[in-house]
Amino acid sequence: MGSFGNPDLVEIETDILIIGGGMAACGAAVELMRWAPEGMRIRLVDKAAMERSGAVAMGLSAINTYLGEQDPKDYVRMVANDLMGIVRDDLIFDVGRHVDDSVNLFEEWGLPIWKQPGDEDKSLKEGGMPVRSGKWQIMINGESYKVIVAEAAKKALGMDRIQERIFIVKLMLDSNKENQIAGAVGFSNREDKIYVYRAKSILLVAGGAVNVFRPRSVAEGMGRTWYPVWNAGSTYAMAAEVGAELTMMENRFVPARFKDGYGPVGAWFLLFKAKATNGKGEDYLVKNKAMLDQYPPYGQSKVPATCLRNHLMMKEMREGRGPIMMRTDIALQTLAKQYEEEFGEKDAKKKIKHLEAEAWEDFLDMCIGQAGVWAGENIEPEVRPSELMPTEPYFLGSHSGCCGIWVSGQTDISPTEWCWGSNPPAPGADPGPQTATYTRMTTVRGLFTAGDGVGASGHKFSSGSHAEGRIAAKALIQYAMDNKDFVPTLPRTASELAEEIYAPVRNYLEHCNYTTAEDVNPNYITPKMLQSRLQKIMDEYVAGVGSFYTTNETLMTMGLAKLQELKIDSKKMRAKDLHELMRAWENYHRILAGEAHLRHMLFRKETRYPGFYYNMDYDFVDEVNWKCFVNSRIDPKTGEWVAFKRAHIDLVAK
Ligand code: SFD
Ligand code: AMP
Repeated sequence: MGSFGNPDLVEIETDILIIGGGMAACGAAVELMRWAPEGMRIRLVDKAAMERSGAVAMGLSAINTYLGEQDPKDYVRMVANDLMGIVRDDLIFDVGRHVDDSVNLFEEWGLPIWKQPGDEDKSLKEGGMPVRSGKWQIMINGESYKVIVAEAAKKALGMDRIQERIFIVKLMLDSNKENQIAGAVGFSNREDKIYVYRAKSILLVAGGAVNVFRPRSVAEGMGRTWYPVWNAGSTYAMAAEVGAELTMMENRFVPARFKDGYGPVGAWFLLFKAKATNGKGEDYLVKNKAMLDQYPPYGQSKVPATCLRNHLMMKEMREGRGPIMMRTDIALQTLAKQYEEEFGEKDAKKKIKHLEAEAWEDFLDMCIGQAGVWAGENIEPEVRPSELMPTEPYFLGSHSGCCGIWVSGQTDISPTEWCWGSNPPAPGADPGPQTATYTRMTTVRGLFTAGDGVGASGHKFSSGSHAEGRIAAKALIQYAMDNKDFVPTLPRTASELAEEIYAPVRNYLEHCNYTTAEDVNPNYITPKMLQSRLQKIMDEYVAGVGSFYTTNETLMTMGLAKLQELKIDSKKMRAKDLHELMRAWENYHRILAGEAHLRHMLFRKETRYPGFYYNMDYDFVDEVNWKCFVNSRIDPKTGEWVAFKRAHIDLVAK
């Protein structure tokens, strides 16, 4: 039996290793088991418990991607417009043509999906019409969304293929074969055990990155953010460390959210048709519309990009015309009036009550903290409006952002330069001839990703991430069958790996008696302190909330130097228990994700996403020179990080 500081070493061999238990992983799990040949070894590891892990942990109140009768090409157009033109049309189209099948499965597994009157008993598959909040979004009773999706994944895989509460720290390349994935190493956050996986292929789906930037919340409230605090940039950091090419890491998502509780706004804008106004009661989207003329063509679309909507809002805040208010009061009163006119006063009463319940349920289903703020501040949304606030930045590839990893496309829809398999492209180069191609494979052979991991392809949301996990799973099976004979060889022994992973524990055990206050010690730094230092650097130098999302090259260059020092000091993090050990490694992942973001921002000499961040040295969109992907790669041998351009191709006429 291992003990703290002296863990047991467990070595496991598998053909396919799934890292993460979120939407993409659950999608992959069900699809893998449909196609896997007899005897193929599959294993899934999640740092948490799958029923409540990842971004959907609290549940959701809408599925934001369901196409229904709509054309996947229009979906591509919408995503491209929202992400200021630079996206992989092929990957988005691919999600668009498959996503509804995942939504149908959710319903089959028991997820209640709102239906139009008269269609309540008809499933989507049977032609039941959903209640759409927006053009692409449908409403659900989604408090148990993740539980339902995880249950199906668990049932498909079987618990003997699943390990929960294992945090993966790093991936490893093969010691004999260049640029070939060979395994991963992690530790249990419940038992004194280190796990070393030898894997022929890996699906890395560990979500996005939260808490890289200083959040607006303070003190105990810091556990509260919009995206989940436990998504710590593991996907981006671990892929980058083994040399996978990243793409669009300069992109970030700064959502406008209900202040302090981080309640999402989609249902309010789209379903309840609420408007947001400045402190003087003016509709800033109308008032500041002319500002969008500077950003054609994206500013001229019927629905301006999310960053541009922020841009118009931020002007009001910067110039002292805050606070921004979501007019829940006007929206609900207007709907109540409509009901009275339509149904008469008596029948309308019941419908209005139902409407008010839906307003609360929107938050109770996916963001309980916001309902807590309303209750705590005595806010009745039908009477009093609520403040909105642009939040701290997040990194994600599945919601309204598109940072992530550069992956192979599908041969039937992608240009040849975006398709590879046995022969991944060198940085900035085309892949050349291939014997087989595998979609969603990164530029490291055998390493796949999906959901938040795939870059340049946002607006997948929960359903699209699940569907993309399934798409990747089919390619993984093909890859595993084509590479049956490969025997992965790890570059280091299990005990060497254990020493590295438990270094924060050693730091603690060796030095904890040096002082009487165990948090104050010249020989180590607590993970919490290190996180504060990272967040301060990112906030002040890399356009966080403190600098109202502005930065410049001088600031970023200084920030980069500070991050290098922080990386050195991160070796001094301590872990006084297994929970802190996880916090320590999460922070390490956050630093790398933050560094990737900063390096990409420095490389891109324009402000592609006004409203998400402003590089004040280049406060404009430059379609001539920068309508391209910015990609980067760490050389795993030297640690050198290079950024470069890749050409953008419009596959769907916009
Ligand atoms: O309201 C390791 N999302 C919404 N999607 C919708 O469809 N509708 C909505 O209503 C959405 N909204 C929303 C959303 C998310 C959140 C937090 C809120 C509101 C409050 C977005 C989706 O949830 C999101 O797109 C998908 O979940 C992304 O899927 P995926 O699989 O890429 O990530 P994940 O589900 O977070 O899972 C990550 C998994 O990795 C594990 N993990 N495991 C081992 N080792 C490590 N080092 C690990 N690091 C992480 C995690 O435990 C998890 O299992 S709204 O705002 O628009
Ligand atoms: P959110 O709650 O902000 O995460 O948004 C949920 C969904 O609604 C996403 O698909 C958004 O792109 C969309 N959305 C949110 N606000 C608006 C808006 N004002 N106009 C159009 N679409 C929006």
